[in-house]
Amino acid sequence: MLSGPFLSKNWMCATDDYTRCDWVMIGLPYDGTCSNKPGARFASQAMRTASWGLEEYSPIADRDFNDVKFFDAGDLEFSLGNRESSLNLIENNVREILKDGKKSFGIGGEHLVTYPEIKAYKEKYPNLAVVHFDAHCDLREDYLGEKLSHACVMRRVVELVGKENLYQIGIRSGEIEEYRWMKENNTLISSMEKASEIFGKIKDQPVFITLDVDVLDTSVMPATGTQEAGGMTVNELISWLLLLRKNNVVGMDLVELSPDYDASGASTATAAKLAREMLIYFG
Ligand SMILES: [Mn+2]
Repeated sequence: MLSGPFLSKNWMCATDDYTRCDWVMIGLPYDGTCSNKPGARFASQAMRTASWGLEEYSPIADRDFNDVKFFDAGDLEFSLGNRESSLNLIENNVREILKDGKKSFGIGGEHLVTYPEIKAYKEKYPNLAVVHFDAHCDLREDYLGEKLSHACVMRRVVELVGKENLYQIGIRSGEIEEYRWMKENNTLISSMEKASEIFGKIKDQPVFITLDVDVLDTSVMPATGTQEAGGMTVNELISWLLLLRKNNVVGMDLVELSPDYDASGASTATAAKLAREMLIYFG
């Protein structure tokens, strides 16, 4: 018998008991509609490896990661050329997680993975609110003729949850029509004061947080599919996330890390830390 010790194949601090976990982390390595720099399919495995370099204690939350009951389900295996079957696989697996009375934390992959997640969530939580962190509006009606594209994902999500239930943070890039749509429908939250007020009002509503890592500045997060300068620092993003700590967060995802563009490993380490913090704040 080999006596090791061996490094874990799973996320640091993940429980190996699915039946007793509250959250299921599920890798969604799909990047089929990526229009700029492909490679987000490699993010979940890269973050899993990077997690071994993290500490277990979060000084910000004064909470240990071992106190969060989460299970690392590994990565779904997609027929990558087939968008419909890939999206169906995500929807069906998230539906199973919800049926088991658990919450899902999807690790993308490109942002389109959020659409099938929300489809499953909407069935269980008819009054779901979605909080969207991103550099981009993702509100196009279609992109190059495709309605199911990462560039349209929030427009599709709105068709499911209603525009009154979408809250967008950190947006700094989009077409004039998308900006007009945001203004008309009042979905963009531009100050933390406004955010605390709104999040206070939706305390009883179930919330899904979708975090596109390109909401961070390109200097902090260069390894992403569609880089957009002028974004947040990590500490600013954490301050925004903490505003949701008293809300009923029932699901999350973190998308668009593309680790092959990460020469130093700093982007992947940052994404892994953010995933740890999100589970510690909301788990
Ligand atoms: Mn984006």
